[in-house]
Amino acid sequence: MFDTLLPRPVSAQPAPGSFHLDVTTSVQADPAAESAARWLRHTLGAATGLPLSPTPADGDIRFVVDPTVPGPEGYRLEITPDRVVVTASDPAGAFYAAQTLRQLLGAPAFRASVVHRGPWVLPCGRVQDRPRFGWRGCLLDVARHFMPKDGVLRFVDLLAAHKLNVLHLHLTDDQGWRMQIHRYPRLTEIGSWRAGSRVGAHRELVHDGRPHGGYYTQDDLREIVAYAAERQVTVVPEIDVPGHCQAAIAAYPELGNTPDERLEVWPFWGVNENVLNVADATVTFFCDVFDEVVDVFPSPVVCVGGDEVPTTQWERSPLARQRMAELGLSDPAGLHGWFVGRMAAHLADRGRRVLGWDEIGEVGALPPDAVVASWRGEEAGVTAALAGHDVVMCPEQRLYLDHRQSDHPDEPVPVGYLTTLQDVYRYEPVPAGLPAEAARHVLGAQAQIWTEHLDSPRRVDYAAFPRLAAFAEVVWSPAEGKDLTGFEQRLARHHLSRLDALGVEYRPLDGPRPWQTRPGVPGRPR
Ligand code: TNX
Repeated sequence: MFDTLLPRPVSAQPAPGSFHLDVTTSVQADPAAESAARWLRHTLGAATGLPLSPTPADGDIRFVVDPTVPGPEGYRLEITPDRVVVTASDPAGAFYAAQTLRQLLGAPAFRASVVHRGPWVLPCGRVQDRPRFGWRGCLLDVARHFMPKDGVLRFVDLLAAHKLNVLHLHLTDDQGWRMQIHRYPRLTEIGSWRAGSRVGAHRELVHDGRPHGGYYTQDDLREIVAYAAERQVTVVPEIDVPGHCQAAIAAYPELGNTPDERLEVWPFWGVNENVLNVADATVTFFCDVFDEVVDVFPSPVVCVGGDEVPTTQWERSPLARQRMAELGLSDPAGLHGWFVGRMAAHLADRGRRVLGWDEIGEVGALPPDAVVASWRGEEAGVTAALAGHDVVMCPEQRLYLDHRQSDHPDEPVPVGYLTTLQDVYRYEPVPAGLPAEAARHVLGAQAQIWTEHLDSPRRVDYAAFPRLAAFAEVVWSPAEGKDLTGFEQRLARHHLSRLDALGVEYRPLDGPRPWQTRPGVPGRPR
């Protein structure tokens, strides 16, 4: 029965017998594990209708924190006919044990209310578990298409159900600004919506003429952060600078390089030449923005973007040329590094580290404690790790879940590299041949869900699942014992029915359902 678990645990030994949950079953915890116990009572209480009372003190299901258990985030689970004991290295380990218990109870335990009357049975035995990597991330792009708050909370639950622990929220881009900033209200008044969107990956300008928008208030974001923290998920916010900023420039034209041309929030996809200017006032503006960001997001790491910054406007700008002279720069790309460096220094003063896309390693912008997101491949990650920087592996050839899942003729809006479920499962985050000293700098890996072509939570479900289940196993489970066939069997026999019970509209293994196709919307496969 332990061979249903996904991601696969470090080890599990079955024993004879089973533990039955009933109206008398209590769930009790050490103070350090109380949040995990509360989650279990709440979640299983809803699905089973059982009271799962927090007393007596030596409950039938008991959570204990013991730092001698291998961690971080580790747990030991011992199930006997009359007791379930979780011994966790820390609160996160206790939470992951609770997730494992829910999986062991079967798909009905994933429903939000009582449908099945039981019996609710846990198999006896022992599980020992801990993650392979500390950064088990997923980026959600809420800038290209907004995801309403309840969808984000649901997505956090789905990440936690797969033992993933970082939600990288891409909050701003050319096509929309999604975070309320008190000091600069026009960022959301003007920047949070656009007049329409490009349909598919047309090169021609085919427009749907349908306004799109939305934003989170700071209280919405604080709620997301707290909800995620209770589920051991850290929300890493991204404000992308100095490129991918047209929505901000539309709201505050003084941030841009084209004072005579009024820009709109961009209704198209792709790389955009409208980047920030390099005035002191623009640096100050974004320092103010990041002050509000750190106020809302306690994450030790804050993403400043730094990807895809065309220098065409700077080449023509007297202000940029003056700044280059002042800084002794011969290449305008140095301004990209300078801008990111200014943000990094500002965040460092506030006790935060920056995360940036791998371009920041090439433009002279890298403070020693910066974390590099290696996206254009693995090479930038290798270079950064060899130089002693921490890195998160996000290669677009392997971990971009907006990219097409198959060459099936009905695959909706097929863009990017072919990235099958099996390709994701086979991904190895530590590049071959990386010396051990550098491999220690690979914090983990991250799957990316960019949403140019995912215009609703239903489309995000389709792109994310089941590939995110394969990704969970890449970052959680030990490298030894990796077994594609075993994974596919667990997925098909046990895990998809959990996703069904949760209401996840994943891509069926044999291709999209008719209503998941997008006839006539062109992609652009690479
Ligand atoms: C590249 S990844 C981008 C994103 C796009 C994505 C589409 C990165 C740092 N930049 O802006 O959404 O490709 O797959």
